[in-house]
Amino acid sequence: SRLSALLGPNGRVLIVANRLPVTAKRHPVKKWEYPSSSGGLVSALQGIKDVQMMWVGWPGVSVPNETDQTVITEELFKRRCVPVFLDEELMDQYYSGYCNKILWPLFHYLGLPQEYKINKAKGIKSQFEAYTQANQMFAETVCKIYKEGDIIWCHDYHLMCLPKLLKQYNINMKVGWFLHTPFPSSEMYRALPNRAELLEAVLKADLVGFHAYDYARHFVSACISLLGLEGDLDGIQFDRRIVKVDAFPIGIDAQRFTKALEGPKVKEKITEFKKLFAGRKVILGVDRLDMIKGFLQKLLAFEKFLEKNEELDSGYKVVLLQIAVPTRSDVPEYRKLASQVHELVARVNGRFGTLKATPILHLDQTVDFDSLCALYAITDVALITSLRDGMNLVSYEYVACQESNKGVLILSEFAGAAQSLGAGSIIVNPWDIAEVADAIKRALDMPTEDREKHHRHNYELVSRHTAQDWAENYVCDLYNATSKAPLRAIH
Ligand code: ADQ
Repeated sequence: SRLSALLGPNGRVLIVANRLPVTAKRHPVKKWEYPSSSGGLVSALQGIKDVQMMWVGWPGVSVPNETDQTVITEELFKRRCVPVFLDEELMDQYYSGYCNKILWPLFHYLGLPQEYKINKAKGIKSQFEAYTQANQMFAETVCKIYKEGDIIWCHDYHLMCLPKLLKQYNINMKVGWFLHTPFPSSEMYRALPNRAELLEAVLKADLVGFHAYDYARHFVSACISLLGLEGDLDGIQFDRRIVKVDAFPIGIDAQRFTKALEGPKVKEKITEFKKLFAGRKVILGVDRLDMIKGFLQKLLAFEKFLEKNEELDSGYKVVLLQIAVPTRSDVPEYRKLASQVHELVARVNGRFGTLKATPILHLDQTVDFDSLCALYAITDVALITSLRDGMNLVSYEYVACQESNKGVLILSEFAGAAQSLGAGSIIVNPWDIAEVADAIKRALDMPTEDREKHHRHNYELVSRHTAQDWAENYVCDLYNATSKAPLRAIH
């Protein structure tokens, strides 16, 4: 590949992310087992082939015992992973605290929490201090395994201080940072108390990447207005260098899905699910249970659709199948969202259900890969109502599995994916409940010819623009970005 040619036989890509692609999990007999972790980042980076990779990240559990730490480190090393052991207290402050209560909502336009929890336990003064401390631990782990010629790719809002910390250690390291969420408008971002420190730390990277040009543009504006720097989308002048900022929209490994659909296990599931939903149209939702995914808006829109089409109901026989993957349940806001969602599901089912069936089938669980593929393949509509979403890979995966069915994708204009799949989808504003309700009707009524046209557009994009391309483009650009570019004027 292009990448292996550039890096040569000894060059490695070190991927640094909050979570490792495998999780260390306690086991009653074996003591520890190592299942793979799920999520968009892991599936995308699995697409990088022919290049030596190492992962650095949290193993998914706190391990106080040093003997256990040694065992886990050895086992993970065989899987090309290096763990960063963060204790429970630090995880609580850094991950559940600063990352998930402050940066995540702010980057998705939900604003900052009304109350900051200033916890002084165990010498940790603030969640931000825990954040920098955790970043420091990631940096130390990277430095321990770093070899000259390695390329370091830092991921996401958890690790904004990392570029700075790594460059302090060795200015010649090639360091890139990529954000998987949106970067909000600078008017939103400026509310963050540590706004300048985080921007300056990120700007130490050789390449700063986002899913969409809008996010890159917002980042550049924040650097101009909050740090007084000069720059544009060609680069930002900082610290006597030009820092490259660019958009690298992620993709999926579409073949992984199309191949799975041909296998006997998925075929069996398809038959099973088709029987289960016989005579009903199925609208599918697959999301982590997160406020950014617009669960309440989706349910209200579906309720409105049922209300408007009550007389048609016996004709339509529609079911909304929502797979809601539990996530971050240690954060109180997420538990609150779960109960609001349950209440709304119960209301709609109570109102529109019959003895034979209820209109919403809501599951608080993940489904295995085979079932997921089968559900993507047999459903008539996918309904994605994210209030903000960096990209949204579920929409890509749905399209990849719809070659025979040609189902319709209803997609929020606030998902990064709307920029690539817009022309082949029904684009909605998820806040406009009536608009989404109408979109559901339009999707269910769409003539075959239009469905085929829409699907063709989306399928070509999804199958051509792969995760492998995304990773290769990013790492090649990072390789070519020089950290010591001469100072030049930017007009
Ligand atoms: P997420 O917010 O997690 O990702 P998304 O991009 O849709 O959102 O990725 C979710 C992944 O988890 C998909 O690969 C999906 O298949 C998997 N998944 C979801 N539900 C599942 C279930 N029930 N069972 C099994 N697997 C399930 C973040 C950002 C996104 C961005 C990605 C990648 O919020 O905007 O697109 O990172 O950059």
